Amino acid sequence: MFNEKAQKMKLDDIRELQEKRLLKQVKYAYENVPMYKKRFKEEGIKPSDIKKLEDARKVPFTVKDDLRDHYPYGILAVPKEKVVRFHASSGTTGTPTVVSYTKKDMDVWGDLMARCYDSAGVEPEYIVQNAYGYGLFTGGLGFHQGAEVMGCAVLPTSTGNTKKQIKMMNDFQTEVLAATPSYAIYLSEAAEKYGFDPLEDFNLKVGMFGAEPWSEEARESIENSLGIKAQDVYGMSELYGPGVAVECPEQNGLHIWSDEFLVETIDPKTGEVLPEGEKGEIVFTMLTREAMPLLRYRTKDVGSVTYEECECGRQHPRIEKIEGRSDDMLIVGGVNVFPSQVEAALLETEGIGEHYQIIVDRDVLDKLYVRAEVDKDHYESSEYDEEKLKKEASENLTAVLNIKARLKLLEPGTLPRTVGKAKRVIDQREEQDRIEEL
Ligand code: DLL
Repeated sequence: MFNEKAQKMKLDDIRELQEKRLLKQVKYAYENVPMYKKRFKEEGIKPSDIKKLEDARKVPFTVKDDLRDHYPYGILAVPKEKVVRFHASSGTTGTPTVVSYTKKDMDVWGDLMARCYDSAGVEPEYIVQNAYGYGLFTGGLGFHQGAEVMGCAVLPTSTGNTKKQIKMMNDFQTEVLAATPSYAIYLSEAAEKYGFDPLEDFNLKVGMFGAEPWSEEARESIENSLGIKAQDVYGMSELYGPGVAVECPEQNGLHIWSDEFLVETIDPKTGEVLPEGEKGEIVFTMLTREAMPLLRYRTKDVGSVTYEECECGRQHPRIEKIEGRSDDMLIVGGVNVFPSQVEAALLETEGIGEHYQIIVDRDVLDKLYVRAEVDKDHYESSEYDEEKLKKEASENLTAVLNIKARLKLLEPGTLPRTVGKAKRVIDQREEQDRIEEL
């Protein structure tokens, strides 16, 4: 097992280490990042007020705008010369969020990613086909480094060039596919188009999927079409990148590497810490980050955390599969709608494919439109009955959403495919260039 000592830490030892590291990290951030010193002063607290783990809740939050406000170098706690890497995420507002790493940070990240591969069931002799984008995005280089630390060989195919990607998957008989789940779905469809049967021709064993929400139904579909164990990996650029949490073979939540990350769940409105198991906004404190210490970073991701023991023997707490971000949540006519709920309802319907789009529009009232492709095999079979399928899928949508969604079924292959994170929601309530034909 890679870094068995860290993976198999006992919860009491994790907590003890967290406390020690938290105290040190709070002091480090206060002394080296002017923003933190200022904020602590404003709130009237000193690092010495943080005496034990439970005092974490006294520490002020950090939010994404704090990073944006420090463009281009981010919240640096070290001289620029000590930085060995920058990454950035684009976001929607234009100013990118830049994150930085020292050599030590890179080593920690590599170790965390290697633990992820190991926990997901990857063996050192496997070849990792890394189809995450290389560049400013942390996915490509994060999965790359981790695979090397783990001792695997990496095939750095990056995103795109799907035909070549599939040829190499076959020629190299790669065992691991690292990609966004939406790209994995696209790859499995494309394999068929280019004359391959993934179950017969490929040698894939484990998929390392993340960077976007994906439902249990999507997991089932990927596992069946590619013949792999599809494992969920969570992370974000601000927290190194991928590698914060990962599933073990039990697939019952993602273990958060808690010797490095202190997790809390808060009520997004009040900032109050919620009890274990309650759903809320996930907040992380990075316990050893050198270049860019982040204290109580508000992720906007919605989930819940459990400390219950897992069959796999790891005692790192688990976060349940992330349903989505609070800022992805749509409010349609006053009702909260998560895109992942739409996905789950659609994929639950036998005969609906994996590709869909959600469009929110408004004439007088808000309206929710869902456009979903019919599954290719189903579309070509004699069983296909458009009206029946539409009725069934609409009923499933209504049951999950508590609001009427106007569903349109599309021929397979109609909607655009993405190689990175899928863009599934179009909110055109305020837009001029609207898709009129809904
Ligand atoms: O997406 C890092 C990453 C790369 C994670 C590859 C996993 C695999 P960002 O571009 O900063 O970083 O986006 C972070 O993506 O706050 C979540 O909303 C979402 N996200 C990431 N992983 C998952 C996941 C990378 N497994 C944002 N499930 C996060 C659901 C995820 N959402």
